[in-house]
Amino acid sequence: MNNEINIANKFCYDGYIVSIKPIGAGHINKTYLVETTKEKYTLQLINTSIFKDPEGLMQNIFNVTEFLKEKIKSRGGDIKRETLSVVKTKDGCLFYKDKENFYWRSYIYIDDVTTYQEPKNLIVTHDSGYAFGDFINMLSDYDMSTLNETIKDFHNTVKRFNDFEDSVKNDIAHRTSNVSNEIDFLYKRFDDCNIILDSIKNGSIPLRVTHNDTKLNNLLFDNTTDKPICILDLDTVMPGSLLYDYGDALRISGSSAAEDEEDLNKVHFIMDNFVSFTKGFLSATKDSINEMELSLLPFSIKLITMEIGMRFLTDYLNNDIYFSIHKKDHNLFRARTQFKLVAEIENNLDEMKRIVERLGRES
Ligand code: GN1
Ligand code: MG
Repeated sequence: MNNEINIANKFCYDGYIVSIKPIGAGHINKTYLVETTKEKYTLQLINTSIFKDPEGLMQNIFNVTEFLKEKIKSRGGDIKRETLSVVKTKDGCLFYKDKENFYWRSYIYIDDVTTYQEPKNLIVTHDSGYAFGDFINMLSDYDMSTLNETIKDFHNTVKRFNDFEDSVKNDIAHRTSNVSNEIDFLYKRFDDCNIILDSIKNGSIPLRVTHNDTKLNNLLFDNTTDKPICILDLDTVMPGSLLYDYGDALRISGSSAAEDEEDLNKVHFIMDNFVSFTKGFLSATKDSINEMELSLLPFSIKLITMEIGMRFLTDYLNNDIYFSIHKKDHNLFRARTQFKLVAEIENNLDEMKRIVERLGRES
C-alpha cells in the first residue's frame, strides 16, 4: 500500500490519512477507500488502456458533476450526496499522473449507502428506473458538443460485431471450438445490430447526453430511505441514446441472477421487474421520450444485452484482455448469462411491446 499512500498524499484531503483499502466491484478501474482523520475518499486508478484520454475524461466528469450540482441545488437536494465531488490534487489538478504515467483521481466518499449487485425487490427496481431516467432529464440541457468521447463507438453494436468477428477469425487463444453454439447464436442475430444506430442516423431517435453504463451497482441507495441517491461511474457519459441506458439497466435489473451466474437454470428475465423498472423510467422521462424511442424500449433490452454478451465473448476469445476476470472462463460465463437472457427476452418481446404501449398511454 506504500505506493497508494504516496499517491493519496498528492490529493487535497482534509485531515491525515489513516487507512487505504481496496473496494468496488467494477470490471475496469481499480478503486480504494481512503480514510483520513476527518473524511472518507475514494481513490481510483484510471484504466488508461481502455480510457485513452484520461485528461479529457476527467474534464467531462468535472464539468458534468458541477452542472449536476447546480440542478441538485435548485431542487433543494444535497450536493455532497447526490452526485460525485471530484477532489483536486494539491496542485489544483483533476487527476494525479504518477512517475509511471498512471492516472489517479479521487472523489469524496459517499457514506451510509448500499449498492445492489442484483435487484433486491420491485420497489428498488422501480426506483432504479426512475433514477436512470432522471439522470437523462437532468442532463437534457447540457451542451453535448463539449463532451469528449471517452470511448469511441462505445455502443456501436455493428462495430462490436466486427470486433467479435475479428476475434473469431484470429482465435488467438484457440478457444473458438469451445463456443461454436455461442458464435452461431450471435451470427443469427446480426441483422439486429444496426437498428438503433440507423434510427439515430435518420434522426428518428435523438442523441442525448447519456450515462452508457447503467449497471445497477452504479447506483448508490441511501441506507435510511433505501432510495437511490447518486449515480456513479461517469466515465462513459457521452452523447448516446436513451435506449442504451434503459436497455443496459434492464440487462441487470431484469435478471434473476448475477451477471456471471454459472448455472443457467437460475438465469431468467423477470417480467415483473421489467414492468416496475419501465414504470419508474417512464415516470421520469414521459415528457421527453419520443414515439420511436418508446416503441424500441423492449428491443433495446435485447440488443444491449446481446451487445454486452458479445463483448464478453469477444474478450474470452481475445484471451481476457479487457474485463477483469476472477476465475477461469469468467468471461464465457458472463457471455452465456447474457445470451440466456436474450433468448428469454425474444420469447417475451410481443408481450413486452404491448406492456410498453399501455404504460406509455398511462404515463
Ligand atoms: C464495465 O466499469 P463497469 O464494471 O461498471 C463496462 C461496461 C459493461 C460492464 C459489464 C468502460 O462496466 O460497458 O457493460 O463492465 N465498462 C466499460 O459488466 O467498458
Ligand atoms: Mg465503468
